[in-house]
Amino acid sequence: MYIISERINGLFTSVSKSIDHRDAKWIQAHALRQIECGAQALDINTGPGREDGPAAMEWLVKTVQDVTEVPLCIDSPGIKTLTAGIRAAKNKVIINSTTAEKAKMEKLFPLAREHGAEVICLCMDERGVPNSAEARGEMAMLMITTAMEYDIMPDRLFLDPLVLPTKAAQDQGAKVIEAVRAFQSLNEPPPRTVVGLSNVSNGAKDRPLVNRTYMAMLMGAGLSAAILDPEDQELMNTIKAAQVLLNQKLYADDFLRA
Ligand code: THG
Repeated sequence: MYIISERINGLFTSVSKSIDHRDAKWIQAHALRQIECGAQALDINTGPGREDGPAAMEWLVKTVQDVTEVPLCIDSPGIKTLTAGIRAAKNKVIINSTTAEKAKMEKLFPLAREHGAEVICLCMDERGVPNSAEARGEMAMLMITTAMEYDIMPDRLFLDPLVLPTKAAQDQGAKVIEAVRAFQSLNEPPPRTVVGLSNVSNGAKDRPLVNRTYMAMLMGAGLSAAILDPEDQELMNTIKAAQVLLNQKLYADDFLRA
């Protein structure tokens, strides 16, 4: 399981304030804590409703890579902010994300090729989020074939079925699991998959319980990566147990310590 920390995100007030004050020390300590907790990459998102998106992203990327060499998953719905982050990056880059919108793919796939970046392909387009596993599969296939037109092979992609809050779209939970399974037969070798895990518990009570339960189910369907909170120790323990149960890690009586 490839673990990408969700916590360097302006959605969190503490992060947003640190970006406003250009508090490099706080951001750097926060980033290093994610890695100590098990993050292998960091999602970098300046948060919604910022007029200084590109400048904030450039600062955030530079600030984080001053203290770590882990890959940066540069996250913004805005092409200008994404581009600013990618150009500022010297660490390995995962572009988060393109959608199946033609205009977006035409901008982001060339940028990915130029920078040798990997790309998250998010299952949505101008019409919104597909409503079934099958429709997600068709959209994922469109992104795979379009990427190949830009010489980006499927092994550079992560397919994201787009997790929705169970409180708002309860029927989508099982469909996303089905999509994760179905995505793996779209190519040989199977494409990698990723989700934004915490979306599922948005607005719910006991969010950690909902998150770790869903994580175990997604892992059972073959999920390869997740954007999540590595500071959630019970979630991280659930991942370790699931890896043992799926024969991805060797069983040991003390597997939580191993
Ligand atoms: N797919 C991809 N990228 C993504 C997502 C996805 N990036 C963003 C998001 N979804 C994943 N990251 C988060 C980060 C924070 C939260 C949820 C998902 C979150 N934050 C609290 C909230 O909004 O209630 C913040 C509360 C607080 O301040 O503590 O839930 O799906 N490719």
